[in-house]
Amino acid sequence: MDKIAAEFVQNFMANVIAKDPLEKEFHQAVREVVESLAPFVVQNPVYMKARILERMAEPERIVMFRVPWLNDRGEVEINRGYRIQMSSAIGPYKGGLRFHASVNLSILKFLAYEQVLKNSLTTLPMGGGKGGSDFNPKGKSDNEVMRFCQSFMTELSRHIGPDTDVPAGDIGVGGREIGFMYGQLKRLSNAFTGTLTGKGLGWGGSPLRPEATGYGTTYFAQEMLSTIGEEIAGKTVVISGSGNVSQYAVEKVTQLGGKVVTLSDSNGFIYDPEGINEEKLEYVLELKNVWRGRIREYVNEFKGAKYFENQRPWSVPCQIAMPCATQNEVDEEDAKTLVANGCRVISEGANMPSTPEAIHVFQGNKLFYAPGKAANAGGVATSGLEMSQNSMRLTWTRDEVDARLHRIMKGIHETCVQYGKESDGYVNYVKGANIGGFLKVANAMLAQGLV
Ligand code: NDP
Ligand code: 2IT
Repeated sequence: MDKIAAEFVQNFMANVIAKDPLEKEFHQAVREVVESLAPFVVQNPVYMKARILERMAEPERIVMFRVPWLNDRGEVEINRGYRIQMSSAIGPYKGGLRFHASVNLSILKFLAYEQVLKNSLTTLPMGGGKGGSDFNPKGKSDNEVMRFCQSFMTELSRHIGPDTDVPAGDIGVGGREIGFMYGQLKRLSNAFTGTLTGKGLGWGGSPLRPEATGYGTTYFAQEMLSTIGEEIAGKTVVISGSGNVSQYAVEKVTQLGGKVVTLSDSNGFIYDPEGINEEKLEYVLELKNVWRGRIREYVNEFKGAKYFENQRPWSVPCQIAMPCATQNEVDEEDAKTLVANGCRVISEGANMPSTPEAIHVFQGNKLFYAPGKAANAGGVATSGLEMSQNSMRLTWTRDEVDARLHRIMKGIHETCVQYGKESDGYVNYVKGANIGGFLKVANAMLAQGLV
């Protein structure tokens, strides 16, 4: 980076940090983007003069609200609800809702900021947003989750709509929660619209939406490998998490002939050297989605597997790693271990799972490293396809949606190569995704005047 670009980054970050000094995840996400865009905006002063990057780091609107609800003992509980409406430059705000005890403004702002660029990369007309609550769904009954979702939606419903803001799932928000929220929204608005995505198949949902993020992350790994004439078949894959994204990453990797040997949750990971095949995945789906159990229970069912308490799976040798749990789950040491053990491809199903130091290790060793905003965009892309189907009042087949998803993931890969290829031929997917995602949003902002 030249001196002017470096100074630009320094001043930019000083301002962002001075405004909200405690929001470290937000700073991390912004810094990564601004570092890769600084040389580009310095060379293209039109973006600099209009202060596009500065405007993109300031949410168009933030809504914060009280969510009171009654637990099963009849006691009053109070959580905090949020919706960050980050950018509507290229379409209605779009992005998931996260229910997790750790949720705060910093985490939701980083997610909303990433979402703007991710949604742009899909080529579909979607702006960016994110929301959620510090509600912890673990150990809550279905009735408690329903009462919480109804209270949450009672307020959120004032701020969303099919042409305004279309939420979906994220950590702690899956089919059950979307169902409860959609029921309440419909009751309040007296309209059956496409205002939430991730709906059930029989009531407005799209085929393949549950599978889309995990499938898409796998398709992206496949695209990276294809640039050197290799494929997933025969490779060992380490996956973290055991929720929605991880489950369908296991399914697609296995279908393509790869062997997934790990899954995890916040308590530890399981290692199954024989691979998590279709039958074992069936068990995981039931364990996590029906019984809402913990991943350690896997080893009671499959004796060849081992459980490692309080550890992450990155020490297990593999050629491909897919972090699919949460932010900053791969640190510098983990990255060095992965590289030392022969890992060559990282495809991120989660949002910002690698720390900046870990990314530095991956890129320094010339790994194929795909950041979440490119590699996990299949989820929101398929949400965009759900919106299209809702607007047309029809449903495409599973094969049609899969073909579109596959095409979109290939397109994102091409965009990353177009903007990320360096002089020695190495593809910097971070730079490619950031510039590729930025351009459409920035040009829309220029065209729309000072808003
Ligand atoms: P789920 O709630 O279905 O699963 C989350 C998984 O990650 C669980 O196994 C959970 O374990 C684990 N996890 C969550 N927080 C932590 C933590 N602090 N430390 C360790 N493990 C943790 O969520 P999703 O699968 O939907 O989301 C996973 C990631 O993918 C997130 O980063 C999300 O933002 C991203 N993503 C999701 C998309 C989607 O369509 N759902 C689309 C694009 C990205 P535990 O049960 O112990 O909490
Ligand atoms: O991070 C993400 O892209 C998501 N959680 C999915 C968002 C969506 O609107 O489908």
